[in-house]
Amino acid sequence: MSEAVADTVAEAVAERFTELYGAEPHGVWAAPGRVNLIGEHTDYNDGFVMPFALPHTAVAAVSAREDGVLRLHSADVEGAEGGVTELRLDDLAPESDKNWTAYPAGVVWALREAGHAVTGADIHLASTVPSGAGLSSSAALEVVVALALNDLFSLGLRGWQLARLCQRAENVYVGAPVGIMDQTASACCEAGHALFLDTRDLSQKQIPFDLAAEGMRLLVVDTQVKHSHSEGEYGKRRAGCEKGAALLGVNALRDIPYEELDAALARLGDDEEVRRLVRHVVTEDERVERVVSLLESGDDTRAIGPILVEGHASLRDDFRISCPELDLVVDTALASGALGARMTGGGFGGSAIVLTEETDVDPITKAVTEAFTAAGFTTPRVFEAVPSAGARRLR
Ligand code: GAF
Repeated sequence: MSEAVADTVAEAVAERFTELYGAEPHGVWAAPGRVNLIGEHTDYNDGFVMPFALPHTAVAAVSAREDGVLRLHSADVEGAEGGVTELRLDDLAPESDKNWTAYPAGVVWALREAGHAVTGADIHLASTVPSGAGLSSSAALEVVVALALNDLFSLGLRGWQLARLCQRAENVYVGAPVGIMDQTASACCEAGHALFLDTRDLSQKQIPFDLAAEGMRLLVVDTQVKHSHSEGEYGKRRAGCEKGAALLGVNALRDIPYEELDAALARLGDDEEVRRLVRHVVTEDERVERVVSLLESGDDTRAIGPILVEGHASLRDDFRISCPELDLVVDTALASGALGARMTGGGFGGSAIVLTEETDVDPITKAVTEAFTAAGFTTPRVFEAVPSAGARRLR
């Protein structure tokens, strides 16, 4: 989002807030969705990830209140337009809310549970992050609310601390067992960079990632397959990884060095399912490290393409979270000259990424779209992803 666009968006969201609540907001904040370049299902194994922020953002106009009341409104939720949800802070309780309001309310709950003096708020949200597309629309909502409350109540929390609280909101209040990648990406990414994140201690390194300068592009292909049933499967994968770590006697699969993978697999005996999960996580951490080395070496970035493809094969065959639509994007893009491609995010639908020469963007987009039509799938949505700014105050 350019500065000019950000100003216009902030003004429109502030105006709607004023219509809804009868006074101007105390401020307007933005937090982006993310796409993950490499490092999938490693975050809840204390491993490595490498997301970058999308230009698509959740924007929140917010005012502080002192009377223990939380009022919430979203421009995006069907049926919510015109309707403000009013909650009392003292009534907020984990897993009590199955609606979109659980995300912002969960953040307020998590802040208060951690002892921060948040006394109420009026919030109006509007987001351009596609939902159910594996691009972290939920994390964007959480982080934008957390950042606004951090500023309005002078909490002094840093980006990574807000990310931890947002993850707690999602794990405990919403009830989804996600890792820490999406919230940290939304809170901490920087324009023009991918974020190399160690999810064990949240240490981070901003890695310059400017594909256009090298004549390349990264496409996001949203298959339009919503991953609404993913939570049960996501939780099963997570539990399987934790079982693997327990059987191997380590705190997390991150503690199995890549060089010791074969020995570790041998120790798992004939538990084929756990062996596959362990193999994915350990090899995926190694792939992230390889991508980081390549990008830092200053060599041709095209060399990361085959690593993305390896990552897809591992998610498809070992972790088993791909689907026919995601596989079709990857296979068609590669057959049409892409440098690399893989599914991204939690899986079971959502989006794939395609690394391509700039000159191949149109032929690849056409080939993927035609392949979807031929297969009888819904037309995918294809857009270019440019590493964009993390969460920030707009006004
Ligand atoms: C989802 C989760 F929210 C993340 O924490 C991460 O596990 C990801 O799936 C898979 O890498 O986006």
